[in-house]
Parts: sequence; structure tokens; C-alpha cells
Amino acid sequence: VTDPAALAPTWPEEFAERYRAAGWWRGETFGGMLRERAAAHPDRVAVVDPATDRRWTYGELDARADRLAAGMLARGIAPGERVVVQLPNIAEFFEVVFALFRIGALPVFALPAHRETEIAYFCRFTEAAAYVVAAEHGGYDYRALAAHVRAEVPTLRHVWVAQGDPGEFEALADVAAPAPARPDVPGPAPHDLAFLQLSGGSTGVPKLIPRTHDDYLYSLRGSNEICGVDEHSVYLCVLPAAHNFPLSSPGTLGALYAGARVVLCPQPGPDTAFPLIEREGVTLTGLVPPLALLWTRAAETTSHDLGSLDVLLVGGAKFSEEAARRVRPALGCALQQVFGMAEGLVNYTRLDDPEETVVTTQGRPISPDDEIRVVDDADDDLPPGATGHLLTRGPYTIRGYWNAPEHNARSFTADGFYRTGDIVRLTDTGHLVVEGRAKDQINRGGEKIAAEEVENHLLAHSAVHDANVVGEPDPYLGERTCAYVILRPGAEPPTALAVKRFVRARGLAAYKVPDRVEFVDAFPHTGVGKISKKDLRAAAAQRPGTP
Ligand code: J2J
Repeated sequence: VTDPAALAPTWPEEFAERYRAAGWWRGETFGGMLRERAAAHPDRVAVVDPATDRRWTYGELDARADRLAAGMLARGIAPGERVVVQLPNIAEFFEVVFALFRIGALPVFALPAHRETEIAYFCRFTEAAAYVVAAEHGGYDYRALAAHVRAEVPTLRHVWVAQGDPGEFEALADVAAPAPARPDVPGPAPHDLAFLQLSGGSTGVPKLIPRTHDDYLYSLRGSNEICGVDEHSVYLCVLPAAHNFPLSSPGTLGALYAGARVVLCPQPGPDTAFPLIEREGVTLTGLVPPLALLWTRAAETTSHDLGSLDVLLVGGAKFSEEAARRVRPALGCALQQVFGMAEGLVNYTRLDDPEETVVTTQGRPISPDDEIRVVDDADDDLPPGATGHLLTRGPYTIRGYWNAPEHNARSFTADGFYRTGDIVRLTDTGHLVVEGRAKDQINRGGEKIAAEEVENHLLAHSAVHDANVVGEPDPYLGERTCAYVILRPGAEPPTALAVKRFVRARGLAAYKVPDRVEFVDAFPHTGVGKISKKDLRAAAAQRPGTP
């Protein structure tokens, strides 16, 4: 086992001391947190899985995590080892991650949309010992995916199937040791790594984000306070559970931290979500802007009683002011905008902010110790109110990606500020307004696409000479992707559809396949001879039919 601590840059001791002294880091772990909640209120419902009609109490979740942890240990999973977790919104997600937390093994949070290329990369790069999937979800067979990945990655010793027919693999239910069982390990320390989260990324391969128990638990505690989450709250998990937003802002883990109830939404549409809100008395949830638009529209004509809903969090991509204004009248709840990132920093508009602030800004940081700098291209601080690059440092913002020293030198300043790649402006009330993006990424309705990653796949096509991927405006998603392609002279020219199919067949998440492929003879260049993505974006935006 590679020593994980050596792979994850951490806070200098003076900062760690300060964050402990300030009370942000309290010396808690996820395993200990669940143990305490289960002891305090064993019979309270923790997780509702409507698709399978299951309701797990805190006592049951705690016991299940213990049994699974004991079973994983018996199969050789050691503290510090990585386990790629790719599950839909099902109760087992929590059983698995808390079992791993108890051992001190690290979940690597993959999304259900990921395919062979991404999963094999996560497994190889983290030297994962195990991979956890559901048999099938959304019409896709993850066992077939697992078979490919296992054949490709020698470190992968186990594939566990959490739900459905395990096929050639072991069922998660069989991994769990018989009751009563407890994992015989000391468990991780609060400053140890808890998991690896995925970055949206702007480079050829996704970066992994090492988060510790202490720092993440602080972000949950802070989020709960800001969003009014307490033991009476009911959080509906609509977005994919592994994503940082529904996991932590305040998300499912925030809800469990508060001793509240988590309801898993199997599908994000109003047809599934609205009846669940009514039946379970959901008090808050989080959505990306396209879903918020859809819900707002559906709420105008729904027969379901959404009266229990107090707060709707919207984030992951810029929420337009017009759309934001419609939330309260349509859904009858407060809106909180949230501008967060898996690397750390999370900003919320506050429940007592004036309406104008709530609809026109993306909030302000959780912590008084979140340091915010708005700088120009030379890293010099700009005057208050000016628009520039957002740099940040703080008690729950990482100091470096997992095992990526060269990339870290570019993504962090010498004194540890994370370069978010976002272009922002600070208002005189200390709220941030997201004005744009400097990183080479497309934000497709909250789903992040690294242009370089898709370009590399396009370049693998024998008829493609060069490729550039940019975002173009989309009325529903905010942005969609357009690939500009120069074909190789003399090659049999493929159709746009064939190029899309080619990218899809490379084993990529569907959201990364270009929405549009356009063949061109040349790319526009900047004065210094570099390809101008700015001009390509402008060209894409000016197409007839684009808003
Ligand atoms: C504009 N851009 C936004 C917003 C994120 C809570 C909420 C979201 C995420 C998330 C998260 C935005 N307006 N309101 O982790 O805990 C863009 C920025 C940012 C990037 C981070 C959370 N909210 N963004 O979206 O790691 O560009 O996290 O840097 O997926 O999303 O993406 P991600």
C-alpha cells in the first residue's frame, strides 16, 4: 500500500493549529460521528430509499457499517487503501462509505455517468483495491463495465455489487460479516484523509481531491448552520449522491451530522421528486440551475403539496437572476444560491440576506477564516469591487491534489492559495458574483467538462487533424459543448454524428460527448499565434439559432 499521506499535500502546522484553536477542526471522524448519533437516537430514521421501500434507522446504518467494515477487513482491505465507489442514489451508498470511513480506507467518488475510460483511470491512478457498483442502473449494466476494468487494472482485487444480481462478482450483502460484528481496527485520526473527491477539471485527466475528516466535517457543520439544518430537517438527495454539492452543501452528510433524515431521490424530475417531498415532508434540497428551472415550471401546475419545503439550494453553475426571482413565488420556499467546489470553498447566500442579494449574488464563504483574493493575471490584488481571478485558502480548502506535484505547482500559489479558475467580483457586502471562468472547462448545467480531455479523444480519430472544444450558450443548460474539428487532408471525411459516436465509443461519460461537431479549415489565432478559444466561443455563440 502506497502511503497516502505522502501523496496528499496538507496544511502547514501553523494553519492547522489556528484552525483547531478557532474551533473549526474539532477532532471528529465520520465513523465516530455516526457512532455518536446512533447511540443518541438509534431509532430515528437516517436514510429513506423509496425505490426499494427501505428506511434505515441510525442504529441500523451504524450496525451495517460495522458489519460491512468487518467483512471488508476480512477480505484484506487495509486502512489507507482506495476503493472506487460508483453507486446510484441507493441506501447502500451510505453503508459503503461509512464502512470505509470506519476502516480508514478511502472511497474514491465516481459518478454513475462515468464509463470504462474514467473508471479504469480512477482505479489505476489510485491503485484501488476494490470497486463497488450496482448491477444495473438507468438501463446500463455496471457488471460489464466492472469486468472490463478488472481485466485492465491489476491492483483491483475485488468488485462488489451493491444491488441486483452480482453475476460473476461478489454481492455486497455477502461481504458484510454476520451480526454482531465490529471492525477490529483503531480507525483513522481526525486529520487523516477521509476520501478522494473528483475535480471538475480542466486538464487531460481528472484530478483527485484529498479531503480529511476534520476539514470536511467543519464544512458540514458550517453549512448546517447557514442553511438551518437541524434534527428535524429532511434532506432530499436529487443530484448524484457522490457529487460534492449533494454530499456536503449541506447535503446528505450534513443531514446525517445533524441527526436529520436523508431521502434518496431515484430520478431528478418533478414527477419523482414532488410526490416524495409531499410523502416524506422534505424540508430542503439542492439542485443545479437546469433542474431548478424545470421544478419551478412544474410547481406552477402540480397537485402535490410542497408546503414542507423550506429551502431550495441552487448551485453548481450560474443561476440567472430571472430564474432566481421565480423560485420563491413558484415553490413557496426560500432560495439559497451556493457557489462551491469540491476542492473546498463553499459560498452561500444567507437566509436573512435581502432578496436582491439572494437573486443577484452567489453568496459569501462559510468561514470567517476563508481567505478570498481577487487578482489580475499577474496575481496582484485588484481594488475592491473589481472583477478578476478568485484565489482562496482556508480551513476546508485543500492545499494540493492527490499525487499531482506538477499540476499543484500551477493550481496553487506558493503560499497555498487555490487558483479556482473562476472570474468573480466582490460586492460591498462581501458577497461574490461569478462573472466568468478562466479555466478551460465547460460547465454544462453543472456538469464539468475539461476541454482538453475531450480534445484528446477527438485527436484519437484517424481522420482528425486538430480539435478544439468550447462552450456555447444554451437556454436550458446554460452552456453546451461544441467541437471544432480540422480534418486530415485526404482522409475520408466522417459525419458529425460519426465523430460523436467515436467519442462515445471511447468509453466516456455521455455528458462529455460534444453536443455539436463543426468542421472547419482553420482555427482563429491570437496575436502571438496561439489558438484563440475566445474567438471560437464568440463564433459558436453567433451561430443562427443560439440564444
Ligand atoms: C457559478 N459557477 C458555479 C455557481 C459552482 C456546492 C455547490 C456546487 C459545487 C460544485 C460544490 C457555481 N455559480 N453558483 O462542490 O459543494 C462552478 C465554478 C466552480 C466549479 C466547481 C458544492 N457553483 N460553480 O459545483 O467541484 O466554476 O463543485 O469552480 O463540481 O463549479 O465545481 P464542482
